[in-house]
Amino acid sequence: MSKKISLIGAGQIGGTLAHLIGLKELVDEVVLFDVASGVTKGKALDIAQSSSVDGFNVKLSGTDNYEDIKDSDVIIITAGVPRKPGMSRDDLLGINLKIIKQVAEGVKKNSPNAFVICITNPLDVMVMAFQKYSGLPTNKVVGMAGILDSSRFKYFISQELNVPVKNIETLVLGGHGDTMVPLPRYTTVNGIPVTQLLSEAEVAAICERTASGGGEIVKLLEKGSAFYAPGSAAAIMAEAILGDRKRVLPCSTYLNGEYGMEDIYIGVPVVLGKDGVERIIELELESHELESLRESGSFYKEQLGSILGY
Ligand code: TXD
Repeated sequence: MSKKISLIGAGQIGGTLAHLIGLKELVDEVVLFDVASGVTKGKALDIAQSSSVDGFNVKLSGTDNYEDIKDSDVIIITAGVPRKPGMSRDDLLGINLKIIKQVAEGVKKNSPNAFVICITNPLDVMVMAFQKYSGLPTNKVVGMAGILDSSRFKYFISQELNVPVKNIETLVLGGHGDTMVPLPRYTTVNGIPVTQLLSEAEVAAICERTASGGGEIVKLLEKGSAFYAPGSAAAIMAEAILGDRKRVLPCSTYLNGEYGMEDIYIGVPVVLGKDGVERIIELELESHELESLRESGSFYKEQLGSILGY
């Protein structure tokens, strides 16, 4: 049966994702949805033309009509506005929540059986808001951040040790932002604990650079934020679900008792397969790690609670 991914938001990450999904031939059809209708059609046409060069066979189209996302297998949300000068984080939160509400209504009405991957910032708040507004099952609604944050951690370690990224396994949990929780204890280089290869100070510096990894790119770009690595990370999640890969990946996931947290979205390792979040892996964390994770979770829950009033 033919498979379809709809991308809600056709900005930097949406466009990158459409191209990646095409190159990987993850599905048969990609729909780019955005309020900027010309952009969706322009990007769809451009990428479709690249398929003649690269030889992939994926149907691409652009739209500003929610009916066109119907029967999507996976929906990836990047819709939102970035912070403008003079705008506080709270202002941004309010605006993006309104956008997520619209998106949730569009998805619920037109493609309620889809798996949804949310990327819009502030990530852990937006994914939870999407789930609450749409009422879609929690195992089918996840947020992308942990794979990106882990990939940054991995890359910095590979640079420090001058070894290939492929040799490194690592985990970054918690919220996407200042409250993320890199776990050096779960970081190995071909099985060797990273703590045996780098000093405590070096590891701490890498953790810090990882936590501000997005900001480093924002500063360099001067306009917009990272989009290549975020696109790659979301594509891996879609691939795991569509291909029933059962991959263990850190994702912002709904917790209902796990890690001692309830009714909350936060980044933890999960098994992603054909049923979406098939299992939540509860790591044995040390008390300071667990505390960081819980602090991270309650920070976002309070933010959302104060707005949605619960
Ligand atoms: O790890 C992570 N989760 C992230 C999150 C990593 C990097 C960036 N992250 C966030 O993703 C970022 O802070 C943004 O909130 C989103 C999307 O980033 P992108 O770089 O793609 O932003 P753009 O280029 O501004 O694209 C957003 C698009 C733009 O084309 C708008 O026209 C569109 O969203 N938009 C809408 N689409 C549909 N419906 C509505 N209402 C709407 N409003 C704006």
